[in-house]
Amino acid sequence: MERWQDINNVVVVGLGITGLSVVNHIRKHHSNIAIKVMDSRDNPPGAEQLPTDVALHTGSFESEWLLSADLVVCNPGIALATPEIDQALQSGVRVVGDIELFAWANSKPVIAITGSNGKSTVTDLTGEMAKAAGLRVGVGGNIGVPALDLLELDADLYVLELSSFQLETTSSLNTTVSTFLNLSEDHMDRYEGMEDYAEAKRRIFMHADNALVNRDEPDTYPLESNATVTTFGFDSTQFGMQEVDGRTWLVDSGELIIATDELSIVGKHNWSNALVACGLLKLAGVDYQQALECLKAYRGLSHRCQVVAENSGVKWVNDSKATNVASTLAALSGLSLDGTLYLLVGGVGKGADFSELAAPLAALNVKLCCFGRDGHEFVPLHDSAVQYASMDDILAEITPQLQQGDMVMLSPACASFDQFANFMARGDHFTQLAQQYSTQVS
Ligand code: UMA
Ligand code: ADP
Repeated sequence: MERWQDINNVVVVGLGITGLSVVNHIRKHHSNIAIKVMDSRDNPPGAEQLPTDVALHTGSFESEWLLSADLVVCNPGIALATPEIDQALQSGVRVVGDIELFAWANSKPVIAITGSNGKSTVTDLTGEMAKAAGLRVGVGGNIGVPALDLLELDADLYVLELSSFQLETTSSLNTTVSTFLNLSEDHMDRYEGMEDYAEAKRRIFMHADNALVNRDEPDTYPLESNATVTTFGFDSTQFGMQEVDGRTWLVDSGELIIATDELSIVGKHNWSNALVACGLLKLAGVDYQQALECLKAYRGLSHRCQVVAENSGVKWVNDSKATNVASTLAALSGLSLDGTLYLLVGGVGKGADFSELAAPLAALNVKLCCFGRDGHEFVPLHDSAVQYASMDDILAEITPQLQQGDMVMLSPACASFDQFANFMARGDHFTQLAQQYSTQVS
């Protein structure tokens, strides 16, 4: 409450689901505060749901509102370097994000998850396992449910996926355990470089009791923090993996947790995600042993290495969420198949360098099927590469060639906006084609 004492006038920048959650939270808990909302879009999503007494400015950012605000709450999609926001900051106006407001209001334990890839999977799995262990859990953040909306649940535990954008404007979040899963190139349109991007992510440790970090990636360790550091990785120390009688087990300081062949999720990166979920729960004081059946049954989120059709020994895998090189590399590294991999790549490349894919492709029996705006950039990576106009053309052409043991995988290493509304629409289209063409394989 004290934090709000001298705040009479709040300006919310950017609507969307975050802006709406901020307005609703302030209205409910601090009803005497005047709220104004601005959005640079002409028709921002959520405008129709705003209370009628909240002033709304659209089409640009209104500097005068910002300069006279007691507090500005900025949507994570808007960079702090935006000239109007920067001007407000330079003038001493306090600028925070929705996660900071969550931190001000929350007194329950929090597990916080960031990283370049795997955030949503780890967040969802950790939440599911905590529920299976008997807790009332709120799961949200960047995964698509604004954190402030979760407070209404009055949960025993909150599991939050946090993007670097959200962390930039967060400075008071107390967490029982925070993890930084991995770091690879992404969002370089918003950061000056990798160090700048990593620094934003490391803010997750500012007030963490425990830090769970990736042994293979020093960038994921906290630099200045009082957190107790525990590590995870592919060797057998701390949270790790160990071979026992020809099977790979997840282990917790030498104790066997579960054999990876008992998991339903596929790929080595998902073994690591499962390990992290166990580690986060343990460090938060939740007995993951009670949730092992849930872990075994967990099939992952849609659009992430998801088997969407199977017939006559051929599998179709939707990994549409692979929107950067590291996620496609992860999908390839976890693969073991008897036949040919038909890999669908392409879309909007975001200026990325795809050359890192050449070595793993060379080690696989692969037919590289390129499509979309920047599909041609993949053609030099493998001799088998063929450029197609669309996913539809690819499936029509390859289906007659498919044989037992083959896999058709969409893991495009690119954004989808050239041909689809978002990665979900792209994955749904692939799924629909997979289900249609899989019936033609015999
Ligand atoms: N925008 C403007 N002007 C504005 C406001 C927004 O141009 O005044 C544009 C920005 O380019 C911005 C975009 O609109 O990037 C998205 O804004 P939005 O209204 O869709 O935002 P929300 O609906 O509030 O969604 C946000 C997160 N979006 C971003 O960080 C871009 C969602 O993460 C998150 O799920 C949601 O809050 C709840 O916490 C999405 C995302 O893409 C999934 N995140 C990035 C990622 O995962 O890579 C970080
Ligand atoms: P995020 O929320 O960080 O985008 P997701 O769980 O949605 O992460 O997965 C995004 C993409 O990254 C998918 O293609 C998925 O297969 C891949 N992926 C998932 N976990 C990992 C991991 N631990 N390391 C690398 N890639 C991963």
